[in-house]
Amino acid sequence: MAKIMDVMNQKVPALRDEIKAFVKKNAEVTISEVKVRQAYGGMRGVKALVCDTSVVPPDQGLIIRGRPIGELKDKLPEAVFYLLITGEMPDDEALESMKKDLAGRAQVPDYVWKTLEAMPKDSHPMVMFSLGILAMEKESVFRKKYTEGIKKEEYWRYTLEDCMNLIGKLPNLAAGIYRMRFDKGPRIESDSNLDWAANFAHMLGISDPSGEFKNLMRLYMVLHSDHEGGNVSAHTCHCVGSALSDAYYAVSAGLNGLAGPLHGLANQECLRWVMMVKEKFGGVPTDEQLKQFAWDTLNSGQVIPGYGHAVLRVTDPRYAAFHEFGTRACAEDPYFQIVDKVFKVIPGVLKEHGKAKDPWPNVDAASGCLLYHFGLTEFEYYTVLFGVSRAMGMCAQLIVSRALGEAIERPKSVTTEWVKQAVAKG
Ligand code: CMX
Repeated sequence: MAKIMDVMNQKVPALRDEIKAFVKKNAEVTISEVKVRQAYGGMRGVKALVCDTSVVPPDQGLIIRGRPIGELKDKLPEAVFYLLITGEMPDDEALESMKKDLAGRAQVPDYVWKTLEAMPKDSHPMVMFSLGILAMEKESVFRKKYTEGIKKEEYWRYTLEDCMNLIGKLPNLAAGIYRMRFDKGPRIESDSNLDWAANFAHMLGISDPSGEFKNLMRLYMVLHSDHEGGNVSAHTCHCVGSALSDAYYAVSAGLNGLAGPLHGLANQECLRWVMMVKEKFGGVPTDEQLKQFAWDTLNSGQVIPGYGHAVLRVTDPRYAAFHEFGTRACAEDPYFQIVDKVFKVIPGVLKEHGKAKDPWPNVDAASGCLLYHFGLTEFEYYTVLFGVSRAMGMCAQLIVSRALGEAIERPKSVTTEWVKQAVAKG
């Protein structure tokens, strides 16, 4: 871990001192206030968390460490992970060191496979993934060092160590789960000559004569890697980590949030919806047919998966990147054509419906049909792919949080009676 540890060794003390002084000087300055609708409405828009790895301006979408995601779409995930943690792009030497380092940590302990093999055959792949990570907790270097006794200033160091181990192992773990859960035959040995995402694609065992599936995996891993700090998975990871639970506990917890249908599970729901469209109309529907189908979905009280966002108010640039990939790699695919048509029709329907604040597609609207096109057809598995990628963001946020010496989370909750009294007082 020479290079990234060197860089962080240089950066962390200065950063910690800067933030400490800044907070001391401005401790009582108000940066946000909370309205009743926010207290009951998922704290939407309340600025009470700090996350320096990325931001999501509603009118631009994801920006990682100052770089719009569109500029990063051709980078390797290892480079983006390095960027998330350190705040700078790796040079060739740092990237090579990162790739080698992660590859050297890829082995998943045997007891993890035994644990997963003991699970019911129909367990959701996300449960297996989260449990697999939790089962590995005994590998935590942070917990070992903490038990031995370390200074607070050292926490980030062993968190980084845990996170590198975890990220190194996740492709192996996730690919093994895929093969086990969907009866694909024995696990495939990792190939240390391949980059992290290509190796993941290789271990999944999807036939890839053109190499495009590997390209899709690289893109997928970059696009899902982080989305600031307030989304359910990032916030959960941060909250659990703030108790100094190690990265295995914290990332596993975050993934349990990612597994929800309003968050990461939406990608599986999205493809399911597109398939229902194709089945109902025997192919790509007309605009009118699609419009009616969308209204039927809305009138039955369901959401249109892949559309809307808690923060965004424009087409998600990650959707745009996937759409561009699909246009190049599989424009003839009927599922891609439906996704394309959905993009033309659904925003208008959602605007007319008048509920969703954001009628535009999010990242989940296009990813599923691309995976399906290349033969990854088990859509229950899609959130695991999201999780492998998002673990990078969760880990980076955890490392930075430990580097800054952030406190355990403990916001104040109030009763409805208290809110009513506060309202009455004006
Ligand atoms: N279809 C139908 N109704 C929608 C909608 C959609 N795609 N998106 C939002 N709405 C509805 C909400 O359900 C809400 O209705 P109620 O007032 O009856 O509760 C209303 O519009 C207002 O919601 P909002 O403020 O615009 O959106 P939220 O911040 O509450 O929720 C999200 C955001 C993503 C959960 C929501 O847009 C949604 O359910 N989308 C579909 C699922 C999806 O694609 N999730 C993936 C998100 C990406 C990610 O987390 O990574």
